[in-house]
Amino acid sequence: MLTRIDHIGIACHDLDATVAFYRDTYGFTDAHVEVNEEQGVREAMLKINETGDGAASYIQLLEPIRDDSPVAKWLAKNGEGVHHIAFGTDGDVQDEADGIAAKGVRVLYDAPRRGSMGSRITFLHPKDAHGVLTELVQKP
Ligand code: CMX
Ligand code: CO
Repeated sequence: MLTRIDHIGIACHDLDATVAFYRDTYGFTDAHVEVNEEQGVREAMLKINETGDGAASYIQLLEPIRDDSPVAKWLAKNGEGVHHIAFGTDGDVQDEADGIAAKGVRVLYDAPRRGSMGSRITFLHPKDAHGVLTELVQKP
């Protein structure tokens, strides 16, 4: 089952400046920064709530590290802004993806890949989801 909004992904040109904006404007100080080579991004996960149950919601800020990465391509076309939404699963992310694929939505990966903080992730094609790039996330 999809049980929550895990995060909203936002494409930006300058990760440090955008993290500072979210800190100074909204007070989101809990930022986890990592590089995901496979996805071609340096990213920050800003924790929004403090439930402490491992199922928090996040803002994911994404700065491309390669010109051929999905986020670089998207930024060149659209400029900064909301890039994708991500739903959290309570079970196996591949099982969720298989169930959604059976309804005619293209799943972008054959098998889940590594996401932030050790999560397992996959994506649904935006053209099959009313224009929204949609990620599924299973916490480690
Ligand atoms: N949201 C909505 N629509 C999008 C989109 C997005 N983020 N990215 C692309 N599209 C649309 C484009 O506007 C385009 O539509 P038109 O044909 O009507 O112009 C169409 O999809 C094809 O877009 P494209 O620019 O030619 O891009 P590609 O087909 O090469 O790639 C996609 C699109 C979704 C397959 C690719 O972005 C992808 O594989 N995304 C998944 C991985 C990813 O985004 N990683 C970064 C985040 C990592 C993380 O969250 O951890
Ligand atoms: Co994401």
